[in-house]
Amino acid sequence: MTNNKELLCGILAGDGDFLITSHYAPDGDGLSSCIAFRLALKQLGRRSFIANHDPFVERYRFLLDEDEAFIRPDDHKGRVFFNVVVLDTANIERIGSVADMIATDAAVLNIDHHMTNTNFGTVNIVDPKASSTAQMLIEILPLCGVKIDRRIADAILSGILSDTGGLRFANTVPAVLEAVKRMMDCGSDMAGISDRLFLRTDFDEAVKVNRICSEMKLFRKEKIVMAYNDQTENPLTENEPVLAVLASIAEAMVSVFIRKNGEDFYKLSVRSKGDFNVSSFAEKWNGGGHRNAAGIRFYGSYEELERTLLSELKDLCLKEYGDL
Ligand SMILES: [Mn+2]
Repeated sequence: MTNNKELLCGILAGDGDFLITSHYAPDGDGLSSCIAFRLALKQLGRRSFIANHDPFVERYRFLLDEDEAFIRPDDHKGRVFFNVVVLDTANIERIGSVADMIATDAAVLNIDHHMTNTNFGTVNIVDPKASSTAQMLIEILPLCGVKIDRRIADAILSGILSDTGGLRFANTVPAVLEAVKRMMDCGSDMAGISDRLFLRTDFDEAVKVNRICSEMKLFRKEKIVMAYNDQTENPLTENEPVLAVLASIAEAMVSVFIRKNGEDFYKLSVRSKGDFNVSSFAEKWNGGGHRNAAGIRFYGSYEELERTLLSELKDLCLKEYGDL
């Protein structure tokens, strides 16, 4: 990490405003890391904007210092940045239309913890052992003279809690608990943030989550549990509450949440417990993620989706978990 210090500080010393971004359909780690980085740049007297291909996730609004700091490419056509920070993003294609806001000769700082990161940046700091990109910032930001104050600590802690499922996933190793302690020492309110991230859902959203989960299907032999939602008719704001219910089903080792997002367009979130690598499976379908959590976009009819991708997943699971 220290080898990167000069390169890193060089990028942060560049002229002009910074663009900070993460992958489309941003998750808690992506958004929280962007906010932590923006607050750090602000402390260094630098102006920055956070851009994303998709809308902001309201649950994380409390971390953002100014609503105007979050921008969408469609509202800023023709504007380009020469200093860019890409966080929690395995490959540059995953930033979607934010690519239009990056100058061809921009300096790009790539900070990520995905094992499949393609080192697309001018400077690349990739640590697959980190629980989250947010956790990496605890070491990276002070290299450039940033003091982790309470607001930055809140954002970092939110990213860690988000990617570890509230310190319950297998990536919650002792170093993560040490990182959490450090953020609490910086003034972060662990219980308050956990409450905001995991224990609050709007009434209408809760009703939708319960309806979707009441129709979930269990494939016992394959140990797969599946849920479906038509986002075009009945949009759900967040996927995590449904994914949490699916992941809690004791009979299943793999869970799949399928969303219809347009005509012949489906998004899938796939989660697993244990060694089953959903990231390798997702990569075959041009998706990606981590061993136990991955995403896929499928273009085609639902019948095709069932006949190809889902049937392949069922075959794989039957091999893995089927009774001998
Ligand atoms: Mn992450």
